[in-house]
Amino acid sequence: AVMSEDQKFCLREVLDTFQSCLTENKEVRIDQYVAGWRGLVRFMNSLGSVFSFISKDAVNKIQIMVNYRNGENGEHYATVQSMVKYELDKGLVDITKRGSFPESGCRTLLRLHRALRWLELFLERLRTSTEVDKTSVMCSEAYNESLAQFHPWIIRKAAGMAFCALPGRPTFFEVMNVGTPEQVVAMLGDALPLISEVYQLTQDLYSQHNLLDIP
Ligand code: 1Q0
Repeated sequence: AVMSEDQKFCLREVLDTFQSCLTENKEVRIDQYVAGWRGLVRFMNSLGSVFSFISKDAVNKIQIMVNYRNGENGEHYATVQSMVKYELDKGLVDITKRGSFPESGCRTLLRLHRALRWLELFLERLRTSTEVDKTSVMCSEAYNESLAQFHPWIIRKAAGMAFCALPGRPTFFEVMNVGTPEQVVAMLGDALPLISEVYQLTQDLYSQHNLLDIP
């Protein structure tokens, strides 16, 4: 599909959205977090329909979070911190086994949070890669170190097949629409520490409340 210039994907803008998640007191804003994922999904869709089973799930989870935010208790979903407090205080999370709350905010965000670790590992590999490195290999290594442990065999298999359809590094860098490879590398170097921080703050919060294994 042909996109007009102003709609064109730019990875820098997407990563800026993740950076703008952080509040002054180190809370993670859900609106920006979700907007960051939306941008990534847009990027993934531009890579081809092989990825649509992945983007479908991501879109579904994004929508769950947006619905909470737009719902009558929306103000409690302003940050990950306020959401965790609210849902735990009200008993709205199935922490150890599936029950009445299969789509709690805490559970849904945990899935995206795990995927954020994949993103961090993948972008770090891209940043330090050279012309000879393959995006499919970088992508599957990052996946195996992160998300794969939470996915059943059949999903791992499907993900592996999708990774093989990734375009090569030059095309990938072009689609990012950031500039020369040097500029991409510099941009990733700026963005990654903040993505890591968003990840780590969420990880610590979930760990403190024993929420890392929500089924
Ligand atoms: C570009 C290649 C994208 C590769 C994305 C890696 C993730 C693979 C995940 C595949 C599994 C998706 C199918 C569904 C899985 C669900 O079962 C699972 C668990 O949820 P639940 O409710 O069943 O317990 N869901 C998840 O684990 C969430 C997965 C979300 C994946 C979100 C990916 C979003 C897109 C990312 C594109 C990023 C490309 C960025 C590259 C930037 C550099 C230019």
